[in-house]
Amino acid sequence: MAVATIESARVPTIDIDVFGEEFLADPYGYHAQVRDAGPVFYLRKYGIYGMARHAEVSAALKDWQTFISSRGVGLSDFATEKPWRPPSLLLETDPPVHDRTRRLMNQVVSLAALRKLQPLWQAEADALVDTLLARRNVDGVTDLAQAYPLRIFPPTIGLPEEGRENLLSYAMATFNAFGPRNRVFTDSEAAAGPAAAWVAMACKRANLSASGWGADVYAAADAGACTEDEAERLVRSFLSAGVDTTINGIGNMLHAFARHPEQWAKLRAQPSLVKRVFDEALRWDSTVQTFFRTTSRAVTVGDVAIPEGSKVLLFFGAANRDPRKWDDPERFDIERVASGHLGFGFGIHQCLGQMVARMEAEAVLNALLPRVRRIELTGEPVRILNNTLHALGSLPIALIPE
Ligand code: 8QM
Repeated sequence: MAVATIESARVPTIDIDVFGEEFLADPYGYHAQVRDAGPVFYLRKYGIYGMARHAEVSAALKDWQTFISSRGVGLSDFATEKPWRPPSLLLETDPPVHDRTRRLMNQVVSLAALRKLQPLWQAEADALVDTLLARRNVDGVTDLAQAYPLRIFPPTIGLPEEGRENLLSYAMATFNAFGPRNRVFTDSEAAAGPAAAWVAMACKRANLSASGWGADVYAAADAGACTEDEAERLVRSFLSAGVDTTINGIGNMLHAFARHPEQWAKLRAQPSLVKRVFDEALRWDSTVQTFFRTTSRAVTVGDVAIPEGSKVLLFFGAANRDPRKWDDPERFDIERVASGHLGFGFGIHQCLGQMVARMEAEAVLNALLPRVRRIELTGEPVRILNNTLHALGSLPIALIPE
């Protein structure tokens, strides 16, 4: 029996399962429906609110006092449910804790640190693309989008060599855990098996190499910026957030070029556009499709009263194609100025690693550009369904040489 209160009578209600397999496989096929429902809507299946327009999603991300993160950025409310792992000291916190840990991590992942790594990362991308070109037919996901970050990121942190494949299954399970306990969640949990234990082990000071971003976090602890336990959990953030995100960002970007050969030709003619490409690729196909916030007070958005303690699902991927914000939003266009896209989020939690991700994507593009005339799709891409990520498991392509 549904009792319509004055508030709920005004809320457009949606019955679509936004974590159902059809939706996860092709979110873009549903986005117009959720955006057009209204500035705020109610998702009946989960008893939560949602926003999918650029204006409301960015306003909610900016208002961190009302739309808080410390009750979790997934469906699970940490005020009433025990988190599946100790909460992240960055993602799942509010100020003041957040600002202290964020400042510490910003100092580790500094522009100076990145500048130092750039030549090595470029050389690694060049070497990898050279071996792929010799084969011509490759898998854009496993051979490039996965292989490249796995080559450069674990050594940057200082992770043990043995067991690095655990990073992939850990990240898959982590990103699924932001959604409901559906089949993709429980399947990836089972597949992750010992991955969580490996990650916990790899984050310990004794298991990290003497130099690297992991050691830098422990050095900050030694300097009094955080406790030893906090350092361990901050290193875990690198492992959680730094692998599957960049992998799928690069994978989705390669997919975009394979589907839009004229954009690849345009980039080859105007290589100065390289700096814009990754952001437009993230706008067009956002790796992180959604995150939640929880309301710390009753708040009215549009004419909808959202009660305190409500979970609100923010659709970054839908906001990034909102025609209220973007001209011709469905078009992948590397000349577009995509700034303002929400692929890295917005506000105080905006992606800490965004410069890392951009540098990885640019290294891959710089390696491909002079060597590859065309990126040709040679088979059907295979999707991996995930409650948070828009992810590919396979992208059969031919790299047609210069
Ligand atoms: C998503 O553990 C963490 O701190 C963490 C995990 C996942 C992310 C961010 C942080 C946004 C990429």
